[in-house]
Amino acid sequence: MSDSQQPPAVIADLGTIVDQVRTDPDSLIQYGRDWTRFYPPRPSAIVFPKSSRQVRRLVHYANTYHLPLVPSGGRTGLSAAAVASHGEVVVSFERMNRIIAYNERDQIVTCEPGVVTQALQDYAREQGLFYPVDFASRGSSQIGGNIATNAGGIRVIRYGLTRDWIAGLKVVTGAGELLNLNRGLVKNATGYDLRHLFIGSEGTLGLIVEATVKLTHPPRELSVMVLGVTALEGLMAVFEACRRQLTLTAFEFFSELALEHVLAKGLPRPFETETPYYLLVEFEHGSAADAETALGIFEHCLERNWLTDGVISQSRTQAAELWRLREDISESIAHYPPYKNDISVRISRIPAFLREIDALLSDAYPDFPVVWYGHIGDGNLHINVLKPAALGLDAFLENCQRVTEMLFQTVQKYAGSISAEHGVGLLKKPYLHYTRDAAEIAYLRAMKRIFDPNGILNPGKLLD
Ligand code: S2G
Ligand code: ZN
Repeated sequence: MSDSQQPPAVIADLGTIVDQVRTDPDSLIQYGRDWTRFYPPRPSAIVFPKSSRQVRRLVHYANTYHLPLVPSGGRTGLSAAAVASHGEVVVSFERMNRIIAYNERDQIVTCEPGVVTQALQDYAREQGLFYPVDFASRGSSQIGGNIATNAGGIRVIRYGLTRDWIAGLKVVTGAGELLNLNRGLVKNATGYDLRHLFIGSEGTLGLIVEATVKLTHPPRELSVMVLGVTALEGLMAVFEACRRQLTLTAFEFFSELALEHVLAKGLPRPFETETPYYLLVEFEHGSAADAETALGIFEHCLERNWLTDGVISQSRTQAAELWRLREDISESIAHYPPYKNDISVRISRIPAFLREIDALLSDAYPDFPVVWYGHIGDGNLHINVLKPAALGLDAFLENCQRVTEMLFQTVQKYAGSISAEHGVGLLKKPYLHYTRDAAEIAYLRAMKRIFDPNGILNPGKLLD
């Protein structure tokens, strides 16, 4: 891929196509990367289209001049899918941030891609409804980026992934065609559902210019328990006990080391006992009977020594404080920087898989702190290896990449995913074959050629 910065004539042309073009150094750095810190941001320019018409004109221009485009939402990604380090033009959807329409009868809202996730959640609440896909980066991620990465987050166990909430999608393909997909229909049996090709495609097939999103009724009151778990085996035993009797909306876990990093920011311990692992269990609390049931489960698990201690929220404020123990982990370790593995296996395989990778990582990383947390109720683990201060970044990355091959061999053995929710981008591209077989990858490449014939959309990401 060319490393060349685009010539001034191209930058001038861009100014005639979109409302705003930025080339100042601060903007190039800010918009040229996501939350990963392993690739230097080196875009040629940042463009801010205001309409799908401007996006189409931009894509036609890019095809004519073979101009690589990198779509950019809230830039909260963790696989470098929004990094521009080879002179590409970053397409920020920041200025396409309107709620366009709402239909109460259909319970759907149509919006532009630059709407911040939390703004969509707030808009749903104002209509007495609920947009359930949720994660710690809600205040800066954008719905367009959530769709492009099929974002998951903390409530997948109850509400599924972003993909499950998209009733319609308008995209500008890499060939400059505007596709209007599914148009908000609940049922539409007219052949391939192209909507689902673009969801999770990381901006490599088309640019999302409008989304029609389903809303639902809000859950009943939610209670949160944080439980101290004595050993890895206990995690899924408690999951079974909870899932049988509670309406779960979240089932998360984190290690003592993860908790220590969050406590260092001044939060109080959930209870006195220190345990190797913790579970955060959120469930609908419709009546006093539900609290009784939760207490019964707690005692049942105590008797079997799966747990040693626990706390249940008595208020929404306390529930929010307990959630911070889980949601603040990522930010509390971001400065190291961490080398992230975001992997998943079927939940039935979690106990054996955990035992195997716990042994593998303890042996492979004797001197590196490894922070474990994630959405274990979905079979999704976030394993973050922290860079020792004395070790250079290149040596650290080299070490982690060596171990990652062994880790992903185990993921492959358990028919798991090398990227559960953070996407492939640049970071996981070398490892795609551990989860997708050769025939599948050949079809993915064929589809890329159909929708982006000149390879101008997010080149180098996900696939070569
Ligand atoms: C989480 C957020 C990003 C990270 O906390 O569930 O998906 O740090 C993550 O892994
Ligand atoms: Zn996550």
